[in-house]
Amino acid sequence: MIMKKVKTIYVPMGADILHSGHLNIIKTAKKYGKVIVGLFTDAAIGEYKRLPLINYKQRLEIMKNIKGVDHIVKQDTWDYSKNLKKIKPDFLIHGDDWKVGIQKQTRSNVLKLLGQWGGKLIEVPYTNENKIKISKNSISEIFFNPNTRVSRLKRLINSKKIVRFIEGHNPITGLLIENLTIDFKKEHREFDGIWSSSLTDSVSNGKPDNQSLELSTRISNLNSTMEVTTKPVLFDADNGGRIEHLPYTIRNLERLGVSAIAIEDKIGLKSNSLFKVQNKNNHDTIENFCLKIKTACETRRSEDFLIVARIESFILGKNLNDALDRAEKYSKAGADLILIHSKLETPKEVFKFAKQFKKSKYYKPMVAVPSTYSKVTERQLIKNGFKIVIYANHLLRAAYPAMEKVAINILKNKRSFDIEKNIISIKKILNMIPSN
Ligand code: SPV
Ligand code: MG
Repeated sequence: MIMKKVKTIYVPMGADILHSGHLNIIKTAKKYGKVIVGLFTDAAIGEYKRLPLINYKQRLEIMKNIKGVDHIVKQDTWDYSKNLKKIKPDFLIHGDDWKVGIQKQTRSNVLKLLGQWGGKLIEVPYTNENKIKISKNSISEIFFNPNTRVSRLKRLINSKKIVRFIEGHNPITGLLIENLTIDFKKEHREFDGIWSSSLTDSVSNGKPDNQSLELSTRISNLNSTMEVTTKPVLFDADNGGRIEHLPYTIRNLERLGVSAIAIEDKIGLKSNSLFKVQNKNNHDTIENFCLKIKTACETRRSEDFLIVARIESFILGKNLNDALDRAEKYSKAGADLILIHSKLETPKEVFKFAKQFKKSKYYKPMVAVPSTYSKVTERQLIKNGFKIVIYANHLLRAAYPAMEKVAINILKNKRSFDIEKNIISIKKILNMIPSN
């Protein structure tokens, strides 16, 4: 008797918030044979859209219990070739939404591959009902409590090549960072988090960046940005203030849902690191700064709240050895990430540092703030081992000249009509914020 071979069908899926659309695909797939789900890892999803609400392990547990699913394999990129070549499924099923947009290329690759062994592509109408969208939003709200928000940065670090922060100094800049996404050069791009900068917080409050705007005031102000956003926040705490006060700062930030604190190893009257003259700043001793790191580590409630040790050796004219020595000791004291700062116009010194530090047994992921060496690309930073890039002051620097231009135009014309076409309409600005 000739045994009929059971056909296999490959089902790529993120399965973050399961809805009728997913179940429909699995039900349809089941009619064709053995259902093999290619479950996207967090890293794969992070390649081209926002991280899923629930992590891979949890999604795997859920999928294992879905009726109709026979087998699950890890789908760790958006390129299905590896799994398809291995499994050689008779069918692949997908929503028809990928005929356009950035997944178009993936679709044609899949068609080509399937053709090699006579496999077929089955496309089902994509489920994009408004009801599902609404329930997705309300489920996100349930998932987004301060705890899950805190741990999101760690998840991003573990799943993205580079985590991209940009400065946000008030709720409206926070909203811009939250919502802006572009599809560009076949890639989905967005900012992953908000840098709460001492520079832009101070300047937007009409104060110099010298801690005259107190930490506690900055944290209270930050609350209103946290309220309207969900992305991770990295808080620039200057030198963290007095050790005795640090536990309160850490607990406040963690309670708000902030993901990480950056503390720099300078003492004395603080001035911004990008100023040429740093004569009022002294370098903290390694011992004292390590004590700060240890205090921060001991007082945080969760290890998902990350401590970024910021090394100012290059800013203060010290050499590579000083920076490396500090990096190792800060790492040993418990720092989760090392921010190596520089005010050169090229990344020369930070890359030299990175090359050495990568070899150290105390290596920790590195953070770059390319404000002066802004020609550097994210690709170069990745190549040199950086895990976080911070665009530290750009939205404030963009806003001021834009406002100034409009104000000058009104003064010149003694009316606002002439500049109206260059500014957002009242309707649009109001509609940016939903009323309920
Ligand atoms: C900030 O944004 O406040 C920073 C980065 O600390 S820098 O301005 O380069 O010191
Ligand atoms: Mg600062």
